[in-house]
Amino acid sequence: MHKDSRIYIAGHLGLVGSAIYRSLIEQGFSNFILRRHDELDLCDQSAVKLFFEQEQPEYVFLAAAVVGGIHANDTKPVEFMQSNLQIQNNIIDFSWKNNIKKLLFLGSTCVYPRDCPQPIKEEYLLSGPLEKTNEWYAISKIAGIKLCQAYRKQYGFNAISLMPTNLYGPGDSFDLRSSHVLPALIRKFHEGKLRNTQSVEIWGTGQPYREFMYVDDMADACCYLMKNYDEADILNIGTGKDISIKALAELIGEIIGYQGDIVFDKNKPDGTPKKLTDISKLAKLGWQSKTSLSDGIKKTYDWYLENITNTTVN
Ligand code: GFB
Repeated sequence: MHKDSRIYIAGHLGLVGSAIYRSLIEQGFSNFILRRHDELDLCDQSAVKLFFEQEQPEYVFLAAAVVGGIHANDTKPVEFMQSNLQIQNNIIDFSWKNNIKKLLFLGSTCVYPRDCPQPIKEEYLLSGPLEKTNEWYAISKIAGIKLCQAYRKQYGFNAISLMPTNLYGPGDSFDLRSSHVLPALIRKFHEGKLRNTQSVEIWGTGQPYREFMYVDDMADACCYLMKNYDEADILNIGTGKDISIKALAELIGEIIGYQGDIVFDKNKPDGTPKKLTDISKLAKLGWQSKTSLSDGIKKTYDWYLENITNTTVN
């Protein structure tokens, strides 16, 4: 990838896409092709065909997807499955048809079996049943991985697939029904502090473990691997460290300065008990994450205060 290569970031306004865009600008890349959702509907096959024929990108970061937390996944299976299949089928197919040099596809660690051994190695893909709350999303992402591998096998198309762990950071969704846990807890503790509430409610038992990565680290990994990885095999992107949801809640409460209690709503689902990535393949390729969980939470909270609430709490 050269500094003047034509780069298309699909989903450049989303959590991951916007971080990839920031990272590429910082590294001196300048020749971007970007479309907002209202300018290009990625589910519309003929619109995507025309876009690729006209714009002729050289490198494609496929960061556009319908994403969300456990509740959104569990209650909107059609959107999570159908839209993601359409988006990735269109982009991968027209990238190949227009002879792009390389495509980077983003999956998720939810593609792995619910109860697979920990830490999760890439080879565990398709070795057992999926977690029920997000199997729709997981199956769409597995189809994306396989489509990339199929184009590589049949036509020699250079498509790589990365499996990021749970991501968070600036640009995240803080909507309490549809967001992931980390931004939801930032909002809940912030509002609890403002309103001086007695307690903050956490979904589930607090017992599941999750591994969290700051999105700018993920973006850095994407740029690094676009330049340094050309294999069919999927690759985990994680920190190698996980934390229980209870401990995460305590950490966020402490950073925000919330004085009340934490209560657990055990009627809400826990999801996968644990999903810690094995990052040895990534380490061998010479990349590791930089941002600690507490630094990442502080940066995300600062972004939330500046961009979502406009209220600083002293
Ligand atoms: O982040 P999250 O929604 O997604 O939830 P998953 C992680 C854990 O946090 C679950 C608990 O055990 C939730 O029950 N949790 C506690 C909360 N309080 C809250 C809260 O207020 N909001 C939310 N959202 N969770 C998603 C998948 O799984 O992870 C996606 O559904 C994707 O498909 C994504 O793979 C990375 O980690 O369970």
